[in-house]
Amino acid sequence: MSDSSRFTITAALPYANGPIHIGHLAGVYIPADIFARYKRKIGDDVLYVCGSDEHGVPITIKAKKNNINPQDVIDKYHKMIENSFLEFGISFDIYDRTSNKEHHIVAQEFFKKLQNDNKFIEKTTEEYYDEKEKTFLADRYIKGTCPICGYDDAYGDQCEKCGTSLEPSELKNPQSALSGEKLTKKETSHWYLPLEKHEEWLKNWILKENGSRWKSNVVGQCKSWIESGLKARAVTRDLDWGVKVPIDNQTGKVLYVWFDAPIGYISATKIWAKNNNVNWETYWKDSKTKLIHFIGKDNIVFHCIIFPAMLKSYGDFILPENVPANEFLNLEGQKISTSKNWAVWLHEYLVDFPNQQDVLRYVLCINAPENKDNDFTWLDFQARNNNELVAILGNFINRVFVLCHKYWDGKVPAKNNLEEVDKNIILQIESTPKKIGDFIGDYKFRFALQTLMDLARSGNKYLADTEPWKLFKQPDQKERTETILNIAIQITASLAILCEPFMPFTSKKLKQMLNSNNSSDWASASNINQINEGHLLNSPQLLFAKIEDEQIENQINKLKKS
Ligand code: B3M
Ligand code: ZN
Repeated sequence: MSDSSRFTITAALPYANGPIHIGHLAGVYIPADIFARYKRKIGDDVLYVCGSDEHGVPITIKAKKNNINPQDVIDKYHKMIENSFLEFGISFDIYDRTSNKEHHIVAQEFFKKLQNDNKFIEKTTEEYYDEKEKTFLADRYIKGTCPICGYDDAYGDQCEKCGTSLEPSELKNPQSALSGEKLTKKETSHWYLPLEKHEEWLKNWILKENGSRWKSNVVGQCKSWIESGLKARAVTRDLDWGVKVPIDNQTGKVLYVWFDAPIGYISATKIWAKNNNVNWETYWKDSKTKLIHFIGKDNIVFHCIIFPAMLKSYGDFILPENVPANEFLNLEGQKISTSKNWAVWLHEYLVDFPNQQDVLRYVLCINAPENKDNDFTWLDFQARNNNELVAILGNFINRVFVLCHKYWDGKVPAKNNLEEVDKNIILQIESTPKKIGDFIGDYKFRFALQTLMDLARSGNKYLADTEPWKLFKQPDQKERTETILNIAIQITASLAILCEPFMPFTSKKLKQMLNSNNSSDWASASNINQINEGHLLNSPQLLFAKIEDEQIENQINKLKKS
């Protein structure tokens, strides 16, 4: 395909300090997965990478809390997270981990080059020190009050309430998150990325070049960061867990987790490329490749300012084409919280709703926090399943299959003369793939999914308007009935292709039901002769089942107990 594009799609590397929940899926992995699946379907060259983020304070704090080694923490959760992604059909080309030896080498090489090229400044400063634990403290080891919004539980690197990225010195009333001790200060030296030197180009690149294309929440955060003046950021830490600083005689110093983690996208690419015998640089250095970072809003500055400044300092990397960050998903009106166990964990969901991955994928997409924080409620989950997936999509498909089996033993009937009502629905079949594709290309996943459901809704209306079950009983309406069901089958075949990015398990089942191995690229979804007359259909399977009140009450009670 001559006008196909190449995409390097990254999804934020989850910290391997706990399992993943619906907030992760809705914010990052489902939109990225829809995007990747769609781009593959239109023939683009797609690399979709992710992996576990296994360094940084989130890991060491978890280890300390449970009195185990960081290595045990990451081994346990890396496996769990990887498994959840697999079970939910997240179609990464590679899911790596930053404890991988290769990653350490790549991150160290990156640091070394920047250091050799004088892209860092080295500074000795006084940093917070915990006398009791005999350790320097940074990032999440320090807690205090956010200078911007007044939130009491802000971390030394970031306020999770307002999303502002912070330096420990900016926190009011800083305390040690380890010992609760009062903090002292001690001299230490570190390498800094002088962001102030990057301010000019970043400003042009983000606000002028990308300002109108990127999402307004993303541009807004960058703007306020840039306007408050970019400052040098330390890229090393006094810790023993992480990627060792690759300079002699530097004991007890590692790369800052936000320095090594985004490089994880690159090391994952290198491993994937090696396994697949392709050149990794095509995906990171060819100006025709589009780099897209899918993240949550708390990661915006790292992906729009700091990582681009690192890539630019290195030299020949491409910069992100877009960073479609989502807002947060709340749960029953409250912020999702791992420590308070206020979450819906993916591995637990699958126990309570076995084989119903697509229901969750559907609800999290149709209600995604695309432009503002959004709320997941179990009642909405039930309503979306029962009133939309069961009553609209499942019902339409089931009716079509049941009628075809009842009237023609599962053989697709002929398409005869077309009436106005047929021509109208055909127009919709023909235009829907492009509409959905355009929405996905614009990161408007909710609209894309609504457009898919509109086609199923129209399918239902088409049957209700034409009433083939009545026509079939009239001897002179045999041909008319055939035409209606032929068209209904073509709608079903389109739905099978078009639902794949959103609900891959349903798409697979539908294709089995259709018993068709026709090419299923995106464009063929607009073909109204996809399934030939006389083609034998398989029997229908249950696509979606009603969710009962009792199941929902159980989930709400489970949350209340937490
Ligand atoms: N590990 C995820 C988080 O902030 C963080 C992302 C890294 S992406 C390079 O929850
Ligand atoms: Zn704040």
